[in-house]
Amino acid sequence: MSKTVQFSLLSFRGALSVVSLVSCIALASSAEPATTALKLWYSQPAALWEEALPLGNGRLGAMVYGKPADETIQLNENTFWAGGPHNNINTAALSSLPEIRRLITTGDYAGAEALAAKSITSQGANGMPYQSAGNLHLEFPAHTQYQNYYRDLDLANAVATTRYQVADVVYSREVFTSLADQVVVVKLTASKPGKLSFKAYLSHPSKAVFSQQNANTVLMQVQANDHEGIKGQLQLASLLYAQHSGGHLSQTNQQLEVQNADSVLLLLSMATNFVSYQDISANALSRAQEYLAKAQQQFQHQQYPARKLAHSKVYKHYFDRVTLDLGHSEFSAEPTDQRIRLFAQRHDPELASLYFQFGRYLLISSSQPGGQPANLQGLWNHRQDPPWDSKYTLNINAQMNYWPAEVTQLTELHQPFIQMIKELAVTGQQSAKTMYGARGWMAHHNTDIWRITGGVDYSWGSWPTSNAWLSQHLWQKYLYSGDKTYLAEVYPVMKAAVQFFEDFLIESPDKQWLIVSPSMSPENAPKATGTKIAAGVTMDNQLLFDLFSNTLAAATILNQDQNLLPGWQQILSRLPPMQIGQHHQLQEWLQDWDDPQDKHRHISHLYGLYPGNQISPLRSPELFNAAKVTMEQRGDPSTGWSMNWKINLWARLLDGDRAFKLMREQIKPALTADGKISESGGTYPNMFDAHPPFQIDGNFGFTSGLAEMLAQSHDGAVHLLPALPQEWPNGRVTGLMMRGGFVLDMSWHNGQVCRLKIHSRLGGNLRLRSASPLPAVTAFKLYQASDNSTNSNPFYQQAQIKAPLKHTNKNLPQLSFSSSSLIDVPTEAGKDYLWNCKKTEAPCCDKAEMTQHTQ
Ligand code: FUC
Repeated sequence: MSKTVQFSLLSFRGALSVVSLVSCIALASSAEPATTALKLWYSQPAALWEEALPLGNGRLGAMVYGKPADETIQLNENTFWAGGPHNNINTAALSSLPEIRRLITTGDYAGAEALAAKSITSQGANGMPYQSAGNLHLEFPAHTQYQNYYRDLDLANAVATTRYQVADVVYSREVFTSLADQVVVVKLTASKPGKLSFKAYLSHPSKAVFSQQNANTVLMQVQANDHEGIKGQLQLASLLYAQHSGGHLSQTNQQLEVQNADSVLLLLSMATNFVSYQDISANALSRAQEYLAKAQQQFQHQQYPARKLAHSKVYKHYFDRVTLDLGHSEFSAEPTDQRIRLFAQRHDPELASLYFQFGRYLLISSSQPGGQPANLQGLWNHRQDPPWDSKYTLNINAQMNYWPAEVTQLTELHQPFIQMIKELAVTGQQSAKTMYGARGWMAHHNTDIWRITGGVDYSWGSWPTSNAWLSQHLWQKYLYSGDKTYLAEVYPVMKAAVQFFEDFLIESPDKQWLIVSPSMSPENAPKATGTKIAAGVTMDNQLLFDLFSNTLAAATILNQDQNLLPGWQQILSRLPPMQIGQHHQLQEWLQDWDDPQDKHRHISHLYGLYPGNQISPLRSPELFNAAKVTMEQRGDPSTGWSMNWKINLWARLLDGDRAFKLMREQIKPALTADGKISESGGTYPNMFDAHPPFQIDGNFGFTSGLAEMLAQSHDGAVHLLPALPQEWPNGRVTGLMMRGGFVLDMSWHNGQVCRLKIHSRLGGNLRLRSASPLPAVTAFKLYQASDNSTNSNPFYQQAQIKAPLKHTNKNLPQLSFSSSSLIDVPTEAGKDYLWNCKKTEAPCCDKAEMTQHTQ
């Protein structure tokens, strides 16, 4: 058993040198508190994968356990998946379609679902699993007894550090997945010369072939698995290179052995033969060799600290765009796992801001331009057979990964997802045509690196509306950037999704609405039928409303396809309205089937509230109330991603305290008291979200949810502090991105905005809504506005939804905005607009001084 001595964090200031470390330990109690705001830190090594610390450069992932004697760094390369290019179309769909529809219309849902399961969902492959790339091991047999243990993940620089002491030597390991050099970098040092002796080697859970590449480099080659009849066609090549200073390096049985070195640098290069979903013609080994040669050159040319800085510089280019301060407490200085354990019971606002920034860190680390989008586990997976194959679930999870992308200024990192949508618009033509005889493109509820578009997983898989949800991302990205060149590039994808529904929609038998059939309200089955299969479900109607409205708007902006617009308008006018059911709830299905006791994790019909914007306290107050009733009925505790969706939803319902309650549900330990994986949603010690098991969507949903609590821009104005919980009376955020290209820096004191700076990238009218009056300004003109007047800013135009149908007479209380102020500020592109605090408001002005300027 290792002897670990926990000692105060106070002794660990950021760049403490290992030499001064030991002397600092003695001084710990008198040292000033360290800045822990952007660090996850622990006083013991990881025992479970869910305790290891994630690093990533979009392509390469590493999970650092920080174990002194037998260090494990679990690895990923994000193009290493099972199988090979294919699609999983069920050709029986087309001929069964009329019968499935007939069975639904006649109320034989069980019959319809059974037929759909045979003829729509794949009878072969259900998507390929994402694979682990194995492990890097560092064996230090002499380090079983250690003290003064510390490890951290520094979100400010994207570097993980492990430190401990054996006898009178302090050992330190820094690990990062270089964004600049495309290799995993491990730097090992000791506080005394000649004290580093260890073995380094690679391993993989599948069959791997090892060989010696040269005196200081070993090679591991792995063939990806076959899966469900699809042959594994990807190869992984991994090269581990060691450069030592002092001592001796040898190689036995493809293990690198270092003796008595002063310091050692390890570079690990990994690559596969994957080029695109339809091209696997690259050479994995020569790619890995190229990456390594380039990195070696860089490290020869510059010292290690300069290369570390080069990595952090690329990272910070994204990360530093947003800062958040929700206040501090005495708990900020405690180890992260302890803070997670106790978050729900005490006031630790800095853990909420750390969680927010961790989501941004994870997106930077798992989704880089030109690469694969973040999958169900982002980039990090240690299994050959991960839960849900660690694929892309398109009925909420994959979309949720990108909710924080625009609002927290990580817009370039949205690109891999946008690229995936473009690729699905190609492979999805096959499913549209072959399965449904329709033009355009469509996908069902799942895809993988091969961009499959067939249905998977029995009855879960026959939902055909993911193209509409994905197209929403294409449009929303435009609303933030105003980039018409980009819009022109994605417009054909939106148009082709519209085309699919032009051919696929059918008339509902009674009201002659145009509906999607067969479909389902993702993964939920009403008691009335006991089946998931249904037609005309609320979420589909909302998704189609957005798809058609947004595509119409895009065509108008781009001046394209004017002859098609009347037809699209006609379809829009025939979509079913939203309905308020007998329990005063927003109806989930076309029929009033909702059960007020239903606690299902999916709340698909609230798409219209978030991420959509059809349900508004201003424009549709009855639906807003019905959505609130539905949220109360569904309750709070659920799977990780569901709770984090609810944070966003309560923020849109303008209830900050309830959104914060969900944060308390989320930041609860997902390990049992004896350290086992528990059955409830929450947070693992490494801050990964627990579905359970680990799913990254919840992390991203938390980040977007917190942003929605501080500012919103979907409902005709930039709304300041729409859902601020009492927990955070004072704070500051910089760099939040609002639609129409407004960058927002804001400080608040006692719950009131006391300083505001808006940078206008695109110009145009800035309409601001604030519950409290803003500080006076003289430097520019502003005008009182009213909710009856339209915001002239084109990025704030809203399509008019239909009045809801009501099946209840209950009148619910209406929300009033009468106390909030609404102002219009004409802005010019490139200019800043500042509402400054008064000198007398010291706390606000103090915070404001620290505000960083956003570019
Ligand atoms: C959807 C969800 C599950 C899970 C899976 C990956 O099917 O309903 O809860 O998140 O995706």
